[in-house]
Amino acid sequence: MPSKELRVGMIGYGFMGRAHSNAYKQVGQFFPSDYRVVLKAACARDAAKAKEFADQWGYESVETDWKKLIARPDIDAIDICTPNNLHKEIAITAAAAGKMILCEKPLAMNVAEGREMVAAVERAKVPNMVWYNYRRIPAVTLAKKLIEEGRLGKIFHYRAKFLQDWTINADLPQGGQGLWRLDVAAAGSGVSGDLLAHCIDTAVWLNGSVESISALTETFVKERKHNLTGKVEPVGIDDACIFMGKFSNGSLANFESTRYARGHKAQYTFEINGEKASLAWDLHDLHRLQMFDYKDEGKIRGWKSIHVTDNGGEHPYMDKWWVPGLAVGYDCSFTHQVADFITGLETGTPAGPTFRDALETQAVLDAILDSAKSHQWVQVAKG
Ligand code: 4PW
Repeated sequence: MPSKELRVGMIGYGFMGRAHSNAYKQVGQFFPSDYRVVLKAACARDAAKAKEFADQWGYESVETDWKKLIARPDIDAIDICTPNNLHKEIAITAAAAGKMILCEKPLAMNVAEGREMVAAVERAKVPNMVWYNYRRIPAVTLAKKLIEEGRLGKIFHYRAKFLQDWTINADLPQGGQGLWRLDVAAAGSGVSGDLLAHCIDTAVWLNGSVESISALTETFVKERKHNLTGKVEPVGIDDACIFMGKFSNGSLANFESTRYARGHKAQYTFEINGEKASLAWDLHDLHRLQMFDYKDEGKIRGWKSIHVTDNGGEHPYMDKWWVPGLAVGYDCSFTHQVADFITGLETGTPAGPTFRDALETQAVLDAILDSAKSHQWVQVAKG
C-alpha cells in the first residue's frame, strides 16, 4: 500500500490536461509504488469549464487563479498544461513555492525563458520534468536500449518526420481555446515547437546533441482571423519546417514537420542508420520496432519487425500491463512517464527529460528559427 501522497494541481483542461489526468488515474493500478496520486485541484480561468473538467476526471476541487493553486499547502506538484506563453511564469512561481513541476512541452517560448526556468527549479531543488512522452513508448524505449548496447555501432544518419494536415483550411481561425497553437503570441512557434520538438527530444535522447543546423520554414496561410481580436491578422507561426544538421557524434540529421501533409494526422516516424544496424519506428504502428542487423546470416538478412508486446519481461514497461501479445496505446506513454517520475522521487535519480534536459531541445528550436530567418547555418547554443 502506498504510504505517501503525490497531490496534483492541474493547470489547463485541454487535450494534454486530459492525457495527463488519464495517466495519473492509471499509474497506481499498473505501476504500484510508495506514492498514491491524488487529483487535488483543477485550475482554469473559466470556473464552469474547470468544474466540468474536475468532475469528469475526479479532481477534488477547482481554482480559477493559478497563483492561488500554487499557494495551496495541500498540493505537492503543479502540472502545467497551459499555452506555452504561460509556462515560464507559472513554473518560476511554482518552484519558488517549493512545488514539484511537470510541464507540458515545449519547455518554453524560447531558450532565454527556458534558462530562467531551469535556474528556478535548480535553485529551489524541486523535482521537475517535461512531458516529452514519446520516449516512453515501449518500442522507442527499446530502441534506446539497443543503441546503448552498441548494436548499431557508429551512427551515420538520423531522420525524423512529424506530419499532420489539420490546418490546411485557410478559414480556420487562430487563437483562443483549442487554436492557440496557431497564434504565435501564445505558442512561440508553429510546427517546430509543437511537433518537431518531439522528434528533437527523441533524437537527442537516442543519438546525442545536435551541433549545427540549417533550416527552412514556411507559412502557407499568411493571414487568419484571430479569435481574440475578431480581426484578420498575420500568421506568425511556421506551418512547415525542414532542417538538416549535424550531431556531435558526426551523424547527419534530416528532420521535417508540417501540418500541411494531406492525409496525415499524426505520423511521427524516425530511422537511425548505424554501421552495424538500422532501426525504424512509426507512431501509427507503435509496437513495431523495425531492425536491420548486418550481422544476420546473409540469406535471411533483412528488415525484421520486433513487435514490442511479446515480453517475457524483456520489453520495457510491457510486463506491467496485460499478458504477452496484447497491445497498449498512445495514452500509456504518459502513464509510463508518471511512473518514471515517481520512481525518480523514490530513488533520488530524476526521470528525464528534466527542465535542464529539455533546454537542449529548446536550443535546437531556437536555432531552427534563427537559421530559417537568416538563411545561414547556425550553431546550436549550449544550455
Ligand atoms: O504534443 C503534440 C500535440 O501538440 C502531440 O504529440 C501530437 O501533436 C498530437 O497533438 C499535437
